[in-house]
Amino acid sequence: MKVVQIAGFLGSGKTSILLEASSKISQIYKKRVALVVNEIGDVPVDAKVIEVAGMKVKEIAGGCICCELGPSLAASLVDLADYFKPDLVLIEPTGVAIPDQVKVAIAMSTRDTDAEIEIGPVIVLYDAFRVDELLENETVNNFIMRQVLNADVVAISKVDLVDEERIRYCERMIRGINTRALIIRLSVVRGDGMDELIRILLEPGGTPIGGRVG
Ligand SMILES: Nc1nc2c(ncn2[C@@H]2O[C@H](COP(=O)(O)OP(=O)(O)OP(=O)(O)O)[C@@H](O)[C@H]2O)c(=O)[nH]1
Ligand SMILES: [Mg+2]
Repeated sequence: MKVVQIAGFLGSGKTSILLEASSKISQIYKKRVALVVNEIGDVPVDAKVIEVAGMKVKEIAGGCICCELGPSLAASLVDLADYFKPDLVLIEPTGVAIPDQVKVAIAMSTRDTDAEIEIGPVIVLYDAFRVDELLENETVNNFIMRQVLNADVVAISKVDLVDEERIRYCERMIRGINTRALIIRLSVVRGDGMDELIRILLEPGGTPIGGRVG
């Protein structure tokens, strides 16, 4: 079971991207995907909420499931591994989570299950549409900086809403913080970057080698 977190500040597009990616991965690559979100109510899918091993779970497209994070991420991952046996788990941490701390929590789960758990790259969404507004606030700016610093892949999100100049500006900001992360461009609305993201999610093992920009 491979576990990947898709972090990013509040409203950066995490849930939208998780749903899009999981439905493609299950349909095209026939993999079992489980999403772990904070609030199952945020997932705009008309499905009944059931309870499995104390977790709130919804069945979503293509045999994928979505579950609400319980009090412990590690415990939720162990339950998923034991009950659902997904190939891939995509985690949406809260918008103010620090990816390195989430990584520690994922690592803890490996102690309590016989399932093999592999930790994938840290993907951080960077909201191209709201970047100026977000960076203006010092606290928010600090969170975003820490997230970008911890990222293996920074995905500039909502590129359909901005022009090329704005995207380049985001790329420079990201490179100023993290010189090694792979930077990609994403739009759920238009589909930009989705194939690349899926390739990264399915890549076996470690961290993709980055450095396409700058
Ligand atoms: N135009 C456009 N809108 C997007 C895109 N991705 C997400 N959105 C919109 O951005 C808003 C926030 O998206 P979510 O997917 O809920 O973002 P989130 O990061 O999960 O938000 P929180 O869980 O509240 O932190 C929604 O209104 C989405 O429809 C995109 O690529 N393009
Ligand atoms: Mg969300």
